[in-house]
Amino acid sequence: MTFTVLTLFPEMFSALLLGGIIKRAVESKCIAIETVDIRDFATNRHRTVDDRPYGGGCGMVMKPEPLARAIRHAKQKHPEARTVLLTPQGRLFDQRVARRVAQYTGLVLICGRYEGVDERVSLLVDEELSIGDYVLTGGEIAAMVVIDVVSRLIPGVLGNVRSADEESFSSGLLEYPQYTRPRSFEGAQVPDILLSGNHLAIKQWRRRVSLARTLAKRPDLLFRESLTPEDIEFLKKIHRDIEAIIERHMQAP
Ligand code: 4GN
Repeated sequence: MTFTVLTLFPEMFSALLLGGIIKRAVESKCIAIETVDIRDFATNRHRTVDDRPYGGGCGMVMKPEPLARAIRHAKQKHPEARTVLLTPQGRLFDQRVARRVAQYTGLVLICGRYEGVDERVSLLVDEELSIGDYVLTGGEIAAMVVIDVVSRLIPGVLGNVRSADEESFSSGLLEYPQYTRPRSFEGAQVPDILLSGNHLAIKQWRRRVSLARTLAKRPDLLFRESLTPEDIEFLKKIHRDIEAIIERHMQAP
């Protein structure tokens, strides 16, 4: 996978090479991260990339022409790549979108700055993505989020330590809790079951904790997911337990 980032601040992306899994993925050629400085595609003496908004208002708008030339330059080098604009108006970038996007051989990530990007740029992109409902000062951090999330889905990027699809959100549920030594930490114990050596019981316990956690913290996720008959039985048990508690409180307040 090749990520080509169109930005006014290419130096920001060197942060990805400072350490960790993304640095290793670049070194082992599982992924490549290229940057294109949008300012290199400005044509006037001052290399202007912004201008005042039509209709008035404060702040500046990113001019369409340098961005359009930068996009065409990137598409020429990577004709098979999908072009993506990072914007709060985009479709939510979640783990499901990440899995789809990870199938492309190239992604051109377009990072806006100032108070906005000329609307006509959206006509030149394949897709608009948003990493969440908040506004950043530029698209760069959003692009880094996309690079990080997509990269760990590329074969070879994660070691065999832990496969990307045995974890949270691939199952569609929240992660079960993890523990390591010591067995007792500031009075808090590691659950006995994890020391039992009974792998089947551990697997069932983890699934149940994932289900209970998801129900408590992110019930919205349970609407999307495929649950087994055993999952459903466990959730029904929780439901019955809660109803018994409520019943008890109604009788003796
Ligand atoms: C993307 C870009 C948030 C996101 C951004 C997001 C830069 N903020 N939620 N800011 O993914 C004005 C010009 C806002 C570009 C844009």
